[in-house]
Amino acid sequence: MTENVLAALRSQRIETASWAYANSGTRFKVFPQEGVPRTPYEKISDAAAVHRYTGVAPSVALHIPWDRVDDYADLARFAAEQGVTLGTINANVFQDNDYMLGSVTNPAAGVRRKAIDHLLECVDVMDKTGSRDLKLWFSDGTNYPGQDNIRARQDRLAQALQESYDRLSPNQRMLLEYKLFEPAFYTTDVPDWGTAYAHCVATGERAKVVIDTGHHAPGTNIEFIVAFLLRAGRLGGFDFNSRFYADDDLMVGAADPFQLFRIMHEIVLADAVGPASGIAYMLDQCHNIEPKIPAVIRSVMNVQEATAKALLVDHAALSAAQTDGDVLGANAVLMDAYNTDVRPLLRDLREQMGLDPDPLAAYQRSGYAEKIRAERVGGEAAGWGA
Ligand code: AFD
Ligand code: MN
Repeated sequence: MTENVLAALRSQRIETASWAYANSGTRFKVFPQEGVPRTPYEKISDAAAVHRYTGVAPSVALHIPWDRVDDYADLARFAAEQGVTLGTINANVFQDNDYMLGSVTNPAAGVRRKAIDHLLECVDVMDKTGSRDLKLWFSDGTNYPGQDNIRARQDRLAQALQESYDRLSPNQRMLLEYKLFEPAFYTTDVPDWGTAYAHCVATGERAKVVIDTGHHAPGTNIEFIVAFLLRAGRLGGFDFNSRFYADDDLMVGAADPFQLFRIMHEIVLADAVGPASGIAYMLDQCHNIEPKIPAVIRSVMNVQEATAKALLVDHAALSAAQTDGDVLGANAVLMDAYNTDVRPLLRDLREQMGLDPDPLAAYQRSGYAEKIRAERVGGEAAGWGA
């Protein structure tokens, strides 16, 4: 059992987000931090530090235009030298002034064309970085009843998805992300998993849904969505983070580790922990008040702990109890795994991988934080571009 668990944990790949290393905040204030990257290259250096100490974060997601460079092949070469690869390409059609009334669903055809052209530019970037996934999140929506035609916006969305999907190569995928609300407050054009799923099915077989764990109404049973999309073959990936109230983008596992365990239990049941599953396990977080690189390391460790606990579930005993209608027995099987302290197991895993058993302490001792604070003086710290 232990060997299988360790093998599955060794196979895990968690992609970190370039923007997690940059300055971020809320609409009220961005508290800048010292040593923050100023360029995509410096973001990649920080992502490489996370991988160096965790061993399971070998790729970094980019966000265009925040991470736009003149030579993506050079950026990819730099990443490789740092020990990481360029991952998912995230489109950004939520910050240009033209997008006030929406991007791909805007009532003005010229704005829609501009937005779709950006999606196509992102695919051009994918061709240069060798990325598999185009990640689409649309802030599009309306703030007032009557503002726009709800069905017409769905038609516009479908057209934009189809045009950008048709631009993809056979080895590339479209990942469509949903979010209940914000920045739109009355309707959001991709508000829930059902809308995303329906558009993915209509668009093509390589269109899949991204579950951002902070994008649901409070109390939503996210593991049900995971199970449904797994069964339908439409789970493209996760944007892991955690929330107490809204899209808080806090460290994954920090608010509700039990929910993260239940999500990973569905993943383990489907034997989908490793990269062969095709599921992209990304962190989509913003570290507004905590040091960024340690927060990302902690987040990776939280995903590992939830996964390790899920891997300890005795599936034979669970299935037998379920078949017998033994409610308490089945629940106890799951809780036994969840209540297991897996930190010794993860320390063993890291030692087997030639890593320090405590990635956070190793990072703190490395002097990397002091180095980047000393070096990254001047220039313009990277941020949200908001
Ligand atoms: C914002 C959105 C969404 C998206 C991310 C990167 O809420 O989660 O995935 O930006 O574009 O957090
Ligand atoms: Mn997200």
